[in-house]
Amino acid sequence: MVEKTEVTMDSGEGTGPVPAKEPAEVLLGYYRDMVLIRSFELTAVEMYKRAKIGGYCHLNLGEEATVVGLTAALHKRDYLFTTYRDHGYALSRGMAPGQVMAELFGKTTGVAKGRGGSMHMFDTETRMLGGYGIVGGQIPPATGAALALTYRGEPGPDAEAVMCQLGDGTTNIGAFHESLNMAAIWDLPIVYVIVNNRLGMGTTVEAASGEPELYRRGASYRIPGERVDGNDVLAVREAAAAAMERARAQRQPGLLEVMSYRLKGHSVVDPARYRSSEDNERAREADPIPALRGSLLQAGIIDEEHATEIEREADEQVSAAVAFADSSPDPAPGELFDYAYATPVANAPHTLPGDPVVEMP
Ligand SMILES: Cc1ncc(C[n+]2csc(CCOP(=O)(O)OP(=O)(O)O)c2C)c(N)n1
Ligand SMILES: [Mg+2]
Repeated sequence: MVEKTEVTMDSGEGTGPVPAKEPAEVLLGYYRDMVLIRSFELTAVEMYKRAKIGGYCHLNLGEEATVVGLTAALHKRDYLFTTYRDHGYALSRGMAPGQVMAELFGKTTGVAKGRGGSMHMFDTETRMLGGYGIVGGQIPPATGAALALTYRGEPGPDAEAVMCQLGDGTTNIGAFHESLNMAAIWDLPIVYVIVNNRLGMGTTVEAASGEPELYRRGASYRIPGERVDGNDVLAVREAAAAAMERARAQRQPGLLEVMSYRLKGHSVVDPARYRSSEDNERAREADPIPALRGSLLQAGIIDEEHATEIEREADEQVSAAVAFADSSPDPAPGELFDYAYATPVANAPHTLPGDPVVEMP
């Protein structure tokens, strides 16, 4: 059994979004998805401490409503590009928890055959095309994918479109501005989603951005922007769905700023000493999981027993994911470069992709 840290899912006190006209099954589905992400991420921390996971590892703790709301706005045929903070998106988009955990463990059964790890969730089946470790690295390929879609089909309500998720700090990368400009002049079916968790590593948005109201940053490209409460899963879904619809039907690129909190450090090894106790308190108060739980209880959609059962099921799914990852094979040392390079001549000097294959001694 995995030991939980102080971030939990059972305070049950919050006053979250009021699920007025929303079908109970849909709300329960969102709660299940959010709780699965929470359990998965808390377990990832523990697995990292046990050295089952190496390298970088960034979590979606605190961003569960944002992740689930955004992916709920996607059609199956839409494409999603994200940052390295991608486990929740992979799960929410439909990748199997065992394969996501196996990717973290670097096992051959991982979604990217263990070659990518935490930052590089990738799956053509569910159309999540990364997971990018370079800040802003996802933005040009996402924009290129949207350009490709304009050659592939006509606009319409069922057309394919792209969602490109990025962090607040990432809006200061040149590629963000270059890509927005191209999306605007070429009418690309893409929605850029800034997850504003108020921090880029330890730097606040106010310290890093000349225009800290990040949804306004599309204005110079005449891309409409909107800010939404990232702790409200329904508000996120509605805003994202409307923007995606405009992208699909009118090829109108969009910009969405989702206000969220990172409950822990930048990555699992960051103790986040730069955060004030007030800031930590605000983040805990805004925690979307107890808030939605509280709303569901209040609305009589679940009772305490049902809520606990959902949480137990999530823990069981994650334990099964760990068992699957643990019992999966490591890649053979001789095959480590497989799937990692475009040609079989990894690191061969003076050789470019596409050059004739040189036999290595
Ligand atoms: C080009 C580049 N510069 C710097 C880094 C180091 N780095 C990794 S994450 C990060 C902060 C990004 O913050 P933000 O965009 O707000 O995303 P968040 O981590 O908050 O989700 C930095 C500077 C990097 N990975 N790539
Ligand atoms: Mg950030």
